[in-house]
Amino acid sequence: MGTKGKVIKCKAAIAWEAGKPLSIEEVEVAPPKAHEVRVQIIAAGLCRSDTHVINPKFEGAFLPVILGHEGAGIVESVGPGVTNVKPGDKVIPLYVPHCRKCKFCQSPLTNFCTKFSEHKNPIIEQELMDDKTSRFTCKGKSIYHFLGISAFSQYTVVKDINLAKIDDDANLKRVCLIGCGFSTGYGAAINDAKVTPGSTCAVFGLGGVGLSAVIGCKTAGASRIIAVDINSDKFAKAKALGATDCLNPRELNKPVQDVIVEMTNGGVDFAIDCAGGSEVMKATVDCTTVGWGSCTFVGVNVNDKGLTISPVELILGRTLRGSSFGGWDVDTVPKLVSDYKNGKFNLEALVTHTLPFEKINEALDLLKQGKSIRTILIY
Ligand code: PAD
Ligand code: ZN
Repeated sequence: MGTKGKVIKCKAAIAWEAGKPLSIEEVEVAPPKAHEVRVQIIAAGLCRSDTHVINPKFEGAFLPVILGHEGAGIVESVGPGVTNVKPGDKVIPLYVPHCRKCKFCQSPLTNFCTKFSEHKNPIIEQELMDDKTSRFTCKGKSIYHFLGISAFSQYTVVKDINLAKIDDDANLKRVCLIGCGFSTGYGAAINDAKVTPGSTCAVFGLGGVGLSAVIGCKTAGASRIIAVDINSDKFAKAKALGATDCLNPRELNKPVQDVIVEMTNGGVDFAIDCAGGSEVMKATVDCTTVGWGSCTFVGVNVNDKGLTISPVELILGRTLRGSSFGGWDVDTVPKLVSDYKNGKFNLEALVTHTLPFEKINEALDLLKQGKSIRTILIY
């Protein structure tokens, strides 16, 4: 007996309130409507961005919600009009949609799509499907989607334009990390910063995203990669992945940017902020060289006011840019999955823990305490 066209009852982790643990509940997942796809999630990682929405300081939170945006799964059924995937296909849902129609999708300069963000903050986008309703119900209440994905449910409904179809032999327990953390950091280095061979780089924040940026800098041929974190426990892994130097700002007697400038005879060529917050943003700018220093911002700090910058810092030749999902989209992610299979990069190094989906709160605690890089939840 198939499930197509029927409501599926399954387990999901629901955030009912900010600042509280998630609660594993039975949810009802409605069948997909036009241009929607119901996906069985097989594995998912936990990214720092999942925690922002349930941070009590976060303004504009929409609750209750099913978080999760770093998952991989198998198509269970498709709604009318879906042509890019079929039941049984392996997929990675992406929070960056690709409508192919807007001026951004038609430009090679960006992976942005108007369907991603019509408001100011993409993190509170895609909380409902296009008809402004949710496909999730729990205890009679409608539950919000998150970033168009909601991977912390055994089944979820995603728009067809948010799905990357990947190879049938892809290892979902690893390539789920291509759904966010790995692609974000790696792409920030190679697609957005465009790190060049022989260059000097600094990476701030050595979580799943920052370590992936280190992998990107190394792949691009950087000759020196200075890895910065306030948690020195992250340094062994950063070195194993290619960092040449590691600095802990809390153990230095002057600002970390001053130390980097001294170490590099005037500053690095490329700096990538994978931690977020005004202090790190400032260090990211100040540690780059005048003339051509390139700063790429990835990290997000809830309610932080960001950077105040003097025009002189830019007039002297620096450039600043932000990076969203490392510049990838539904068309380029399948290639990343094959690159992983062909050994071009290592995802194993990012996986510090594996837990059953039901232990998601343990995984969240490990992330908050800085004890994990990525925990893979198995459904
Ligand atoms: P994580 O919490 O695993 O890693 C963050 C790391 O930064 C930790 O190791 C911290 O110790 C370190 N850190 C914190 N403060 C500082 C500081 N002042 N100086 C140096 N290091 C510091 O998070 P993650 O790797 O999952 O995500 C990193 C950030 O990237 C986070 O802000 C997340 O929201 C953002 C993100 N952005 C995108 C995007 O597309 N722009 C995508 C995914 C994640
Ligand atoms: Zn993420």
